[in-house]
Amino acid sequence: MASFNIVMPKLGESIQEGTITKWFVKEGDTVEEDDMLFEVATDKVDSEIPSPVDGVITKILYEEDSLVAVGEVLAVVSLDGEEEVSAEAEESASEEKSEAKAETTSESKESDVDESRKLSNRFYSPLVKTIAKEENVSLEELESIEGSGAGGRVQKKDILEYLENRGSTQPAAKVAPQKQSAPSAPSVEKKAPMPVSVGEGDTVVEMDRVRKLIADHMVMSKQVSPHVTSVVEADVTELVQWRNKNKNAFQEKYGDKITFMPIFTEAVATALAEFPLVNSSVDGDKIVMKKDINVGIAVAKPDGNLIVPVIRNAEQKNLVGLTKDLNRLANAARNNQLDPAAIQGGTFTITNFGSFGNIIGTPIINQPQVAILATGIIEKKPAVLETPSGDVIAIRHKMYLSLSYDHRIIDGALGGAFLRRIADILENFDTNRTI
Ligand code: CO6
Repeated sequence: MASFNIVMPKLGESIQEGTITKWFVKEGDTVEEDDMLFEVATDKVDSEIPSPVDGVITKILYEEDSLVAVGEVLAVVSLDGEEEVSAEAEESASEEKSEAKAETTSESKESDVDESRKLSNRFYSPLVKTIAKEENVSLEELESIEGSGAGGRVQKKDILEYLENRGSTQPAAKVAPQKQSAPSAPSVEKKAPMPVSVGEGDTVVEMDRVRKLIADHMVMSKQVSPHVTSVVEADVTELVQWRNKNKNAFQEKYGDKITFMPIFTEAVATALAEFPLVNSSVDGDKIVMKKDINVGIAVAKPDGNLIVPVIRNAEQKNLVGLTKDLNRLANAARNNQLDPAAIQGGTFTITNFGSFGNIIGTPIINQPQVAILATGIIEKKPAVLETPSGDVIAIRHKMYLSLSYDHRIIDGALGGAFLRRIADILENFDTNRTI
Protein backbone atom coordinates (compact mmCIF):
# COMPACT_ATOMS: atom_id res chain seq x y z
CA MET A 1 0.00 0.00 0.00
CA ALA A 2 1.49 3.34 -1.04
CA SER A 3 1.38 5.84 1.73
CA PHE A 4 2.39 9.43 2.32
CA ASN A 5 3.67 10.88 5.57
CA ILE A 6 2.31 14.24 6.67
CA VAL A 7 5.06 16.00 8.63
CA MET A 8 5.20 19.10 10.81
CA PRO A 9 6.05 21.84 8.31
CA LYS A 10 8.80 24.38 8.85
CA LEU A 11 6.83 27.56 9.28
CA GLY A 12 9.72 29.98 9.39
CA GLU A 13 13.45 30.12 9.51
CA SER A 14 13.74 30.34 13.28
CA ILE A 15 10.85 28.02 14.07
CA GLN A 16 11.72 24.53 15.25
CA GLU A 17 8.38 23.24 16.51
CA GLY A 18 4.67 23.86 16.44
CA THR A 19 1.59 22.96 18.47
CA ILE A 20 -1.24 21.16 16.72
CA THR A 21 -4.21 23.20 17.87
CA LYS A 22 -6.87 21.48 15.79
CA TRP A 23 -7.30 18.45 13.56
CA PHE A 24 -9.90 18.96 10.82
CA VAL A 25 -9.79 15.25 9.91
CA LYS A 26 -9.87 11.95 11.74
CA GLU A 27 -8.60 8.49 10.97
CA GLY A 28 -10.62 6.94 8.16
CA ASP A 29 -11.46 10.26 6.50
CA THR A 30 -10.96 10.61 2.78
CA VAL A 31 -9.10 13.78 1.85
CA GLU A 32 -8.40 15.54 -1.39
CA GLU A 33 -5.37 17.62 -2.16
CA ASP A 34 -5.73 21.07 -0.53
CA ASP A 35 -8.34 19.91 2.01
CA MET A 36 -7.37 21.40 5.36
CA LEU A 37 -5.77 18.78 7.60
CA PHE A 38 -4.85 20.60 10.77
CA GLU A 39 -4.11 23.93 12.36
CA VAL A 40 -0.68 24.54 13.78
CA ALA A 41 0.36 27.33 16.12
CA THR A 42 3.83 28.66 16.77
CA ASP A 43 4.74 31.58 18.98
CA LYS A 44 4.56 33.73 15.86
CA VAL A 45 1.52 32.76 13.89
CA ASP A 46 -1.27 30.22 13.38
CA SER A 47 -1.53 28.40 10.06
CA GLU A 48 -3.93 25.93 8.53
CA ILE A 49 -2.11 23.17 6.72
CA PRO A 50 -3.69 21.60 3.62
CA SER A 51 -3.18 18.07 2.39
CA PRO A 52 -0.58 17.82 -0.36
CA VAL A 53 -2.16 14.56 -1.64
CA ASP A 54 -5.44 12.71 -2.21
CA GLY A 55 -6.03 9.65 -0.03
CA VAL A 56 -7.37 8.21 3.19
CA ILE A 57 -6.06 9.19 6.61
CA THR A 58 -4.90 5.92 8.12
CA LYS A 59 -3.06 7.21 11.17
CA ILE A 60 -2.98 10.34 13.24
CA LEU A 61 0.06 10.18 15.50
CA TYR A 62 -0.34 13.30 17.61
CA GLU A 63 -3.39 14.57 19.38
CA GLU A 64 -4.45 18.19 19.62
CA ASP A 65 -2.30 20.37 21.86
CA SER A 66 0.84 18.30 21.15
CA LEU A 67 4.01 20.27 20.63
CA VAL A 68 5.84 18.62 17.75
CA ALA A 69 9.26 19.20 16.21
CA VAL A 70 9.54 20.30 12.59
CA GLY A 71 9.86 17.28 10.32
CA GLU A 72 8.15 14.80 12.68
CA VAL A 73 5.49 12.61 11.06
CA LEU A 74 2.04 13.70 12.22
CA ALA A 75 -0.22 11.52 10.12
CA VAL A 76 -0.16 8.91 7.41
CA VAL A 77 -2.26 9.06 4.26
CA SER A 78 -2.91 5.94 2.22
CA LEU A 79 -2.61 6.90 -1.42
CA ASP A 80 -4.43 3.81 -2.66
CA GLY A 81 -7.60 4.87 -0.91
CA GLU A 82 -7.41 1.79 1.30
CA GLU A 83 -8.82 2.50 4.67
CA GLU A 84 -6.58 1.03 7.29
CA VAL A 85 -7.52 2.51 10.59
CA SER A 86 -5.29 1.34 13.38
CA ALA A 87 -6.61 -1.11 15.92
CA GLU A 88 -7.22 0.13 19.42
CA ALA A 89 -4.09 -1.44 20.87
CA GLU A 90 -1.99 -0.12 18.06
CA GLU A 91 -3.60 3.25 18.55
CA SER A 92 -2.72 3.51 22.19
CA ALA A 93 0.79 2.34 21.47
CA SER A 94 1.20 5.01 18.83
CA GLU A 95 -0.31 7.52 21.20
CA GLU A 96 2.27 6.69 23.80
CA LYS A 97 4.97 6.91 21.19
CA SER A 98 3.63 10.30 20.16
CA GLU A 99 3.61 11.51 23.71
CA ALA A 100 7.12 10.27 24.22
CA LYS A 101 8.21 12.03 21.06
CA ALA A 102 6.43 15.19 21.99
CA GLU A 103 8.06 15.09 25.37
CA THR A 104 11.48 14.69 23.80
CA THR A 105 10.80 17.69 21.60
CA SER A 106 10.12 19.94 24.49
CA GLU A 107 12.60 18.33 26.81
CA SER A 108 15.24 20.99 26.75
CA LYS A 109 12.72 23.78 27.26
CA GLU A 110 11.04 22.20 30.19
CA SER A 111 13.85 20.47 31.96
CA ASP A 112 12.90 21.71 35.39
CA VAL A 113 9.35 20.45 35.10
CA ASP A 114 10.67 17.19 33.70
CA GLU A 115 13.06 16.96 36.59
CA SER A 116 10.25 17.23 39.07
CA ARG A 117 8.19 14.82 37.04
CA LYS A 118 10.55 12.07 38.09
CA LEU A 119 8.90 12.26 41.48
CA SER A 120 5.49 11.69 40.00
CA ASN A 121 3.80 8.89 38.09
CA ARG A 122 1.29 11.13 36.43
CA PHE A 123 1.71 12.07 32.75
CA TYR A 124 1.63 15.72 31.75
CA SER A 125 1.47 16.75 28.11
CA PRO A 126 4.15 19.14 26.82
CA LEU A 127 1.55 21.90 26.57
CA VAL A 128 0.45 21.47 30.17
CA LYS A 129 4.08 21.43 31.26
CA THR A 130 4.85 24.57 29.31
CA ILE A 131 1.90 26.38 30.88
CA ALA A 132 2.93 25.12 34.31
CA LYS A 133 6.44 26.35 33.79
CA GLU A 134 5.39 29.75 32.52
CA GLU A 135 2.99 30.23 35.40
CA ASN A 136 5.37 28.86 38.04
CA VAL A 137 3.04 26.01 38.95
CA SER A 138 4.96 23.58 41.15
CA LEU A 139 4.73 19.82 40.81
CA GLU A 140 2.76 19.66 44.05
CA GLU A 141 0.25 22.08 42.59
CA LEU A 142 0.09 20.13 39.33
CA GLU A 143 -0.54 16.95 41.29
CA SER A 144 -3.44 18.60 43.07
CA ILE A 145 -5.25 19.55 39.84
CA GLU A 146 -8.13 17.30 38.97
CA GLY A 147 -7.78 16.08 35.39
CA SER A 148 -10.77 15.76 33.10
CA GLY A 149 -8.93 13.76 30.43
CA ALA A 150 -8.75 10.01 29.96
CA GLY A 151 -7.54 8.32 33.16
CA GLY A 152 -7.69 11.64 35.01
CA ARG A 153 -5.09 13.26 32.78
CA VAL A 154 -4.70 17.00 33.30
CA GLN A 155 -5.68 18.77 30.10
CA LYS A 156 -5.00 22.33 28.98
CA LYS A 157 -8.45 23.49 30.07
CA ASP A 158 -7.92 21.98 33.55
CA ILE A 159 -4.72 23.87 34.21
CA LEU A 160 -6.15 27.08 32.75
CA GLU A 161 -9.21 26.77 34.96
CA TYR A 162 -6.95 26.12 37.92
CA LEU A 163 -4.86 29.19 37.11
CA GLU A 164 -7.92 31.36 36.77
CA ASN A 165 -9.03 30.46 40.29
CA ARG A 166 -5.51 30.50 41.65
CA GLY A 167 -4.99 34.02 40.25
CA SER A 168 -7.65 35.49 42.47
CA THR A 169 -6.59 33.74 45.64
CA GLN A 170 -2.81 33.57 45.46
CA PRO A 171 -0.26 36.32 45.29
CA ALA A 172 1.26 36.41 41.81
CA ALA A 173 4.56 34.68 41.44
CA LYS A 174 7.62 36.50 40.22
CA VAL A 175 8.12 35.77 36.55
CA ALA A 176 10.87 36.37 34.07
CA PRO A 177 10.41 39.72 32.33
CA GLN A 178 9.64 38.32 28.90
CA LYS A 179 9.90 35.18 26.88
CA GLN A 180 11.28 36.67 23.70
CA SER A 181 13.00 39.75 22.32
CA ALA A 182 13.99 42.82 24.29
CA PRO A 183 17.05 40.97 25.52
CA SER A 184 18.31 44.17 27.02
CA ALA A 185 15.43 44.76 29.34
CA PRO A 186 16.17 45.02 33.02
CA SER A 187 14.21 42.43 34.99
CA VAL A 188 10.74 43.65 35.70
CA GLU A 189 8.49 42.12 38.28
CA LYS A 190 5.02 41.25 37.05
CA LYS A 191 2.51 42.97 39.29
CA ALA A 192 -0.19 40.93 40.99
CA PRO A 193 -3.40 41.33 38.98
CA MET A 194 -6.35 42.87 40.77
CA PRO A 195 -8.77 40.17 41.85
CA VAL A 196 -11.82 40.14 39.59
CA SER A 197 -15.18 39.20 40.98
CA VAL A 198 -17.52 37.39 38.61
CA GLY A 199 -21.12 38.26 39.29
CA GLU A 200 -24.30 36.53 38.26
CA GLY A 201 -24.99 37.18 34.59
CA ASP A 202 -21.35 38.05 33.82
CA THR A 203 -19.79 36.13 30.96
CA VAL A 204 -16.25 34.82 31.26
CA VAL A 205 -14.50 34.41 27.91
CA GLU A 206 -11.16 32.67 27.70
CA MET A 207 -8.60 34.57 25.64
CA ASP A 208 -7.39 32.63 22.64
CA ARG A 209 -3.67 31.93 22.30
CA VAL A 210 -2.98 34.84 19.97
CA ARG A 211 -4.80 37.27 22.25
CA LYS A 212 -2.69 36.05 25.18
CA LEU A 213 0.48 36.59 23.15
CA ILE A 214 -0.64 40.10 22.19
CA ALA A 215 -1.51 40.87 25.81
CA ASP A 216 1.89 39.68 27.04
CA HIS A 217 3.65 41.62 24.31
CA MET A 218 1.82 44.84 25.20
CA VAL A 219 2.66 44.53 28.90
CA MET A 220 6.25 43.68 28.08
CA SER A 221 6.63 46.65 25.74
CA LYS A 222 5.29 49.09 28.32
CA GLN A 223 7.62 47.63 30.95
CA VAL A 224 10.71 47.58 28.74
CA SER A 225 10.65 51.03 27.18
CA PRO A 226 9.31 54.32 28.46
CA HIS A 227 7.15 55.59 25.61
CA VAL A 228 6.21 59.15 24.86
CA THR A 229 3.93 60.25 22.04
CA SER A 230 4.16 63.34 19.85
CA VAL A 231 1.45 64.47 17.45
CA VAL A 232 1.51 66.63 14.32
CA GLU A 233 -1.17 67.71 11.91
CA ALA A 234 -0.61 67.36 8.17
CA ASP A 235 -2.45 69.00 5.31
CA VAL A 236 -2.70 66.16 2.80
CA THR A 237 -5.06 67.84 0.34
CA GLU A 238 -2.71 67.42 -2.61
CA LEU A 239 -2.12 63.75 -2.08
CA VAL A 240 -5.84 63.06 -1.56
CA GLN A 241 -6.58 64.78 -4.85
CA TRP A 242 -3.81 62.86 -6.57
CA ARG A 243 -5.12 59.55 -5.28
CA ASN A 244 -8.73 60.35 -6.18
CA LYS A 245 -7.62 61.25 -9.69
CA ASN A 246 -5.42 58.19 -10.18
CA LYS A 247 -6.97 55.35 -8.20
CA ASN A 248 -9.08 53.88 -11.01
CA ALA A 249 -6.30 54.09 -13.56
CA PHE A 250 -3.90 52.59 -11.01
CA GLN A 251 -6.19 49.64 -10.42
CA GLU A 252 -6.70 49.10 -14.15
CA LYS A 253 -2.99 49.24 -14.85
CA TYR A 254 -1.66 47.21 -11.91
CA GLY A 255 -4.68 45.18 -10.80
CA ASP A 256 -4.36 46.52 -7.25
CA LYS A 257 -6.25 49.22 -5.40
CA ILE A 258 -4.13 52.04 -4.03
CA THR A 259 -5.17 53.41 -0.64
CA PHE A 260 -3.34 55.99 1.46
CA MET A 261 -1.29 53.36 3.29
CA PRO A 262 1.34 52.82 0.56
CA ILE A 263 1.83 56.60 0.44
CA PHE A 264 2.22 56.75 4.24
CA THR A 265 4.66 53.84 4.05
CA GLU A 266 6.72 55.52 1.35
CA ALA A 267 6.94 58.71 3.45
CA VAL A 268 7.93 56.72 6.54
CA ALA A 269 10.63 54.79 4.67
CA THR A 270 12.09 58.02 3.27
CA ALA A 271 12.14 59.64 6.72
CA LEU A 272 13.65 56.53 8.35
CA ALA A 273 16.54 56.65 5.88
CA GLU A 274 17.19 60.22 7.02
CA PHE A 275 16.76 59.46 10.76
CA PRO A 276 18.54 56.11 11.24
CA LEU A 277 18.25 56.20 15.04
CA VAL A 278 14.50 55.75 14.69
CA ASN A 279 15.21 52.57 12.70
CA SER A 280 17.07 50.83 15.50
CA SER A 281 16.78 48.54 18.53
CA VAL A 282 18.21 48.76 22.03
CA ASP A 283 20.45 45.92 23.15
CA GLY A 284 21.59 46.49 26.72
CA ASP A 285 23.82 49.55 26.59
CA LYS A 286 24.11 49.34 22.83
CA ILE A 287 21.97 50.70 20.04
CA VAL A 288 21.69 48.47 16.98
CA MET A 289 21.13 50.66 13.92
CA LYS A 290 19.33 48.52 11.37
CA LYS A 291 20.60 48.47 7.81
CA ASP A 292 17.28 47.38 6.35
CA ILE A 293 14.15 49.48 6.55
CA ASN A 294 11.42 46.92 7.12
CA VAL A 295 8.07 48.54 7.81
CA GLY A 296 5.49 46.51 9.72
CA ILE A 297 1.82 47.24 9.05
CA ALA A 298 -0.71 46.53 11.81
CA VAL A 299 -3.56 44.57 10.23
CA ALA A 300 -6.87 44.07 12.03
CA LYS A 301 -8.06 40.49 11.57
CA PRO A 302 -11.72 39.48 11.33
CA ASP A 303 -11.39 37.52 14.61
CA GLY A 304 -10.53 40.75 16.43
CA ASN A 305 -6.83 40.01 16.73
CA LEU A 306 -4.05 42.11 15.27
CA ILE A 307 -0.99 40.97 13.35
CA VAL A 308 1.92 42.93 11.90
CA PRO A 309 3.26 41.66 8.57
CA VAL A 310 6.36 43.38 7.28
CA ILE A 311 7.10 45.21 4.01
CA ARG A 312 10.79 44.54 3.55
CA ASN A 313 13.25 47.12 2.26
CA ALA A 314 10.41 49.59 1.92
CA GLU A 315 12.79 52.40 0.95
CA GLN A 316 13.75 50.50 -2.20
CA LYS A 317 10.16 50.13 -3.44
CA ASN A 318 8.02 52.49 -5.47
CA LEU A 319 4.30 53.06 -4.88
CA VAL A 320 3.36 50.14 -7.09
CA GLY A 321 5.60 47.75 -5.16
CA LEU A 322 4.43 49.07 -1.81
CA THR A 323 0.77 48.80 -2.85
CA LYS A 324 1.21 45.22 -4.04
CA ASP A 325 3.11 44.20 -0.90
CA LEU A 326 0.55 45.85 1.37
CA ASN A 327 -2.49 44.29 -0.30
CA ARG A 328 -0.89 40.86 -0.50
CA LEU A 329 0.16 40.89 3.16
CA ALA A 330 -3.11 42.38 4.45
CA ASN A 331 -5.17 39.79 2.56
CA ALA A 332 -2.98 36.93 3.75
CA ALA A 333 -3.22 38.23 7.33
CA ARG A 334 -7.01 38.50 7.21
CA ASN A 335 -7.25 34.93 5.83
CA ASN A 336 -4.75 33.40 8.27
CA GLN A 337 -2.44 32.60 5.39
CA LEU A 338 0.60 34.61 6.42
CA ASP A 339 3.89 32.85 6.20
CA PRO A 340 5.53 33.23 9.65
CA ALA A 341 8.59 34.76 7.99
CA ALA A 342 6.32 37.60 6.82
CA ILE A 343 5.95 38.89 10.37
CA GLN A 344 9.61 38.81 11.27
CA GLY A 345 12.34 41.40 10.97
CA GLY A 346 10.26 44.59 11.20
CA THR A 347 12.25 47.69 12.16
CA PHE A 348 9.35 50.17 12.48
CA THR A 349 5.56 49.85 12.55
CA ILE A 350 2.63 51.84 11.17
CA THR A 351 -0.85 51.44 12.62
CA ASN A 352 -3.63 53.05 10.58
CA PHE A 353 -6.56 53.60 12.91
CA GLY A 354 -7.90 56.18 10.48
CA SER A 355 -9.52 53.15 8.81
CA PHE A 356 -12.02 53.16 11.64
CA GLY A 357 -12.43 56.88 11.99
CA ASN A 358 -10.00 57.58 14.85
CA ILE A 359 -8.01 60.80 14.82
CA ILE A 360 -5.20 60.57 17.41
CA GLY A 361 -3.78 57.74 19.53
CA THR A 362 -0.84 56.61 21.61
CA PRO A 363 0.25 53.32 20.07
CA ILE A 364 2.43 50.85 21.94
CA ILE A 365 5.84 50.11 20.44
CA ASN A 366 6.22 46.75 18.74
CA GLN A 367 9.36 45.47 20.53
CA PRO A 368 12.25 45.39 19.92
CA GLN A 369 11.62 48.38 17.67
CA VAL A 370 11.87 51.89 19.09
CA ALA A 371 9.02 53.75 17.42
CA ILE A 372 5.56 53.34 15.93
CA LEU A 373 3.47 55.72 13.85
CA ALA A 374 -0.31 55.96 14.04
CA THR A 375 -2.16 57.54 11.14
CA GLY A 376 -5.51 59.15 11.89
CA ILE A 377 -8.45 59.64 9.59
CA ILE A 378 -8.10 62.16 6.77
CA GLU A 379 -10.96 64.62 7.10
CA LYS A 380 -12.07 67.81 5.40
CA LYS A 381 -11.59 70.80 7.68
CA PRO A 382 -11.72 74.56 7.42
CA ALA A 383 -8.16 75.89 7.48
CA VAL A 384 -6.48 79.28 7.34
CA LEU A 385 -4.26 79.61 4.29
CA GLU A 386 -1.77 82.42 3.83
CA THR A 387 -1.88 83.77 0.27
CA PRO A 388 -0.12 86.75 -1.38
CA SER A 389 -3.42 88.62 -1.18
CA GLY A 390 -3.93 87.82 2.51
CA ASP A 391 -5.28 85.01 4.70
CA VAL A 392 -8.22 82.96 3.49
CA ILE A 393 -10.24 80.13 4.95
CA ALA A 394 -10.35 77.07 2.73
CA ILE A 395 -11.61 73.49 2.93
CA ARG A 396 -8.57 71.23 3.25
CA HIS A 397 -7.94 67.51 3.83
CA LYS A 398 -6.17 67.12 7.14
CA MET A 399 -4.96 64.33 9.35
CA TYR A 400 -3.07 63.78 12.61
CA LEU A 401 0.04 61.66 12.80
CA SER A 402 0.98 60.27 16.24
CA LEU A 403 4.44 58.88 16.92
CA SER A 404 5.19 56.86 20.06
CA TYR A 405 8.91 56.43 20.63
CA ASP A 406 11.32 54.93 23.10
CA HIS A 407 12.44 57.84 25.24
CA ARG A 408 15.51 55.92 26.36
CA ILE A 409 17.19 56.72 23.07
CA ILE A 410 14.91 59.14 21.20
CA ASP A 411 14.51 62.61 22.66
CA GLY A 412 11.54 64.83 21.96
CA ALA A 413 13.59 66.90 19.53
CA LEU A 414 14.55 63.91 17.40
CA GLY A 415 11.14 62.22 17.63
CA GLY A 416 9.43 65.51 16.82
CA ALA A 417 11.72 66.27 13.87
CA PHE A 418 11.24 62.78 12.44
CA LEU A 419 7.49 63.08 12.76
CA ARG A 420 7.42 66.55 11.22
CA ARG A 421 9.53 65.22 8.34
CA ILE A 422 6.91 62.55 7.57
CA ALA A 423 4.21 65.23 7.61
CA ASP A 424 6.28 67.45 5.31
CA ILE A 425 6.80 64.63 2.83
CA LEU A 426 3.06 63.97 2.76
CA GLU A 427 2.22 67.67 2.46
CA ASN A 428 4.64 68.08 -0.44
CA PHE A 429 3.42 65.06 -2.36
CA ASP A 430 4.23 65.54 -6.04
CA THR A 431 0.86 65.78 -7.74
CA ASN A 432 2.47 65.47 -11.16
CA ARG A 433 3.58 62.01 -10.33
CA THR A 434 2.67 59.53 -13.04
CA ILE A 435 1.51 56.04 -12.27
N1 CO6 B 1 -8.05 58.34 6.37
C1 CO6 B 1 -9.02 58.31 5.43
N2 CO6 B 1 -9.37 57.22 4.76
C2 CO6 B 1 -8.73 56.08 5.06
C3 CO6 B 1 -7.72 56.02 6.02
C4 CO6 B 1 -7.38 57.21 6.68
N3 CO6 B 1 -6.43 57.22 7.61
N4 CO6 B 1 -7.29 54.75 6.08
C5 CO6 B 1 -7.98 54.06 5.21
N5 CO6 B 1 -8.85 54.85 4.58
C6 CO6 B 1 -9.78 54.48 3.52
C7 CO6 B 1 -9.07 53.78 2.40
O1 CO6 B 1 -8.47 54.69 1.49
C8 CO6 B 1 -10.19 52.99 1.81
O2 CO6 B 1 -11.01 53.85 1.06
P1 CO6 B 1 -11.21 53.69 -0.54
O3 CO6 B 1 -9.87 53.43 -1.11
O4 CO6 B 1 -11.77 54.97 -0.99
O5 CO6 B 1 -12.10 52.53 -0.68
C9 CO6 B 1 -10.97 52.56 3.02
O6 CO6 B 1 -10.65 53.50 4.04
C10 CO6 B 1 -10.65 51.18 3.53
O7 CO6 B 1 -9.25 51.03 3.61
P2 CO6 B 1 -8.60 49.67 4.12
O8 CO6 B 1 -8.55 49.64 5.58
O9 CO6 B 1 -9.28 48.54 3.47
O10 CO6 B 1 -7.14 49.70 3.48
P3 CO6 B 1 -5.85 50.51 3.91
O11 CO6 B 1 -4.84 50.18 2.90
O12 CO6 B 1 -6.13 51.93 4.15
O13 CO6 B 1 -5.41 49.86 5.30
C11 CO6 B 1 -4.86 48.11 6.80
C12 CO6 B 1 -4.93 48.55 5.33
C13 CO6 B 1 -4.36 46.68 6.79
C14 CO6 B 1 -3.89 48.99 7.56
C15 CO6 B 1 -6.26 48.24 7.42
O14 CO6 B 1 -7.18 47.47 6.72
C16 CO6 B 1 -6.30 47.82 8.88
O15 CO6 B 1 -6.33 46.66 9.22
N6 CO6 B 1 -6.36 48.83 9.76
C17 CO6 B 1 -6.52 48.64 11.19
C18 CO6 B 1 -5.20 48.62 11.89
C19 CO6 B 1 -5.40 48.49 13.35
O16 CO6 B 1 -6.36 47.91 13.82
N7 CO6 B 1 -4.49 49.05 14.10
C20 CO6 B 1 -4.56 49.04 15.52
C21 CO6 B 1 -5.21 50.25 15.95
S1 CO6 B 1 -5.24 50.43 17.71
O17 CO6 B 1 -3.04 51.52 17.28
C22 CO6 B 1 -3.93 51.43 18.05
C23 CO6 B 1 -3.12 53.39 19.28
C24 CO6 B 1 -3.99 52.19 19.34
C25 CO6 B 1 -5.36 52.61 19.66
